Amino acid sequence: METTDTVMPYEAIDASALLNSLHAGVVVHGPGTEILYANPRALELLRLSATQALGKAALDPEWRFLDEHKRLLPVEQYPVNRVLARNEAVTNQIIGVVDGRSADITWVLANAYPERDQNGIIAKVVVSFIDITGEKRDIPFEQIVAYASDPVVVTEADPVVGQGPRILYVNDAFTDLTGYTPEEVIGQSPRILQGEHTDPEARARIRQALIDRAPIREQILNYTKGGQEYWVELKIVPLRNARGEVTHFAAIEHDITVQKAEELVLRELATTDPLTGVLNRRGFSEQAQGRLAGALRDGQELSLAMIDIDFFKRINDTHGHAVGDQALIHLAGLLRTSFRESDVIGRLGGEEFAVLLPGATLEQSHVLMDRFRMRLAATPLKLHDGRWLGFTASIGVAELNPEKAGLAALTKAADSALYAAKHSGRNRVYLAP
Ligand code: GH3
Ligand code: MG
Repeated sequence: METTDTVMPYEAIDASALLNSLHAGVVVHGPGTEILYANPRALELLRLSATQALGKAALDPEWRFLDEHKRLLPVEQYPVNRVLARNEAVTNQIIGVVDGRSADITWVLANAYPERDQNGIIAKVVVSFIDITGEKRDIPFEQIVAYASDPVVVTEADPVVGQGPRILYVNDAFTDLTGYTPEEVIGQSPRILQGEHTDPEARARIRQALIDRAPIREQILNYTKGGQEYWVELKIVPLRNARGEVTHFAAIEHDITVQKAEELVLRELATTDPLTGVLNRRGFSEQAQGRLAGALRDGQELSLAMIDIDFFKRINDTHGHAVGDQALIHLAGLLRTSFRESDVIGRLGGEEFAVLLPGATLEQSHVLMDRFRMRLAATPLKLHDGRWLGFTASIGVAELNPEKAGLAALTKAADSALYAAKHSGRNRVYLAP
C-alpha cells in the first residue's frame, strides 16, 4: 500500500500506547470469544481486573449485560456473538453493564467488527464501546404517559393491512374519552374506534402512513364504546428499537369535538342567509359546484331554476320593507316544502332565489317549477293586520350541458330564461333553449 509523508504506515504507530490512552473501551476476542486483549478503559467499563478478563470467554465473567429495556441480554445477543453469528459488523448496540457489587448500571454504546485471515475466516472480533450513562438518564416515561391528559394508544407495528395492528397499551385518558377499559381494547385494532361517518379518505391516509412507517397528523371522527361520535386530532408516530426498526406505533390523541362543533356553527353562519335560513350565494355555489361535478362524473342530468319575485319593489313601497322581508321568508318557506331533500335551495341576493335539481331533466324541472309557481300564486302571505298579500314569481330553467359544464354557464342560461319570462309578462316559467 502506498503511503504519503503525512500518514505514517500502520506498523509505525504504537498501537498499544494508543489503545491504553483511548477514551473508548476496546476488547479483542479470539474466534472462540475468549478475550485476547482489553484496554484499561474497557476493564473499567466492564468492571473487571486484567487478570479476571484475559483468556475468559465472553459468557464467563460475573457481570451481566442488559438490553435497552433493562432485560437480561441473552449471550447470543452479545456483540461478539452477533458478529460471529452474522459474519458482519454490529453497530450502535446499547448495552447496560451490571455486576453483583452495585445496583448502578453503566450504559455503553457498542460497535464490533470482525478481523479476517487471508481466507476470509474470522480470526478476531474487535469490540469497542463508549460510556453513554450520562445520556441515558432514567426517565419513567410510562408513568408520564399514564398520567397524561391526552389519550395515548400504543400498537404493534404489524399487520398494517388485514385486521390491523393490535393495541398493546392505552392510558387512563383514553378510557375517560372512549369508555373502553384497557382489557376491552388490548389485542384489538384501533379500527374499533371508527364507524359509519369516519372519513374513508382520512382512514386511507393513516393506513398509508403506517405502511410507509411515517408519522402522520389527522383529524378523524371516532366513536365511544356507547356509540357517541367525537372528533380527535390524531398524531401517530412510529417507534423504533435500538437497531432502527419500527416495532410500534404511538397515537397521541387530542379531543377536538368542541372546536369541531364551533367550526360547524361558523361554517353554517358563513353559508346561510340569516333572513330566510336557506343557503346564501356562497353556500349555494359551494354545494352546487359539488353536485355539478357529481352529475358530470356520473353522467347524470341536472337542472337549475332561477326564481325572482314579480314587482317586489312595489311590495316594499306599498307595505314597507318589513313586509318585503316577510314575503322573502314566505317564498323561502314554500321553496323548502316544495322540493326534495337532495335539491339545493339558495338566496342569491335581493329577491332572487335558485334551486338546483340533480337528476332532473329540463322537462321534469319545467313541470316541477310550474307547479311551484302556481302554488306560490295560490298561497298568499298573511300580514300582521290580518290582510292577505298575494304575489307571484317568474322562473327561468336551464339544463346542464356537458359541453359547457361550468356553474357560470348554467347560471347564465337560467338567468336569460328568467329575463325572457319577465319580459313576456311575468308569473311564468321559461326554459333556456
Ligand atoms: P321584477 O318583477 O322585474 O322583478 O320587478 P321587481 O320590483 O321585483 O324587481 P327590482 O329588481 O326592480 O326590485 C327588487 C327590489 O328588491 C329592490 C330592493 O329594494 C328589494 N330588495 C332587495 N333585497 C331586499 C331585502 O332583503 N328585503 C326587502 N324587503 N327588499 C329587498
Ligand atoms: Mg323582482
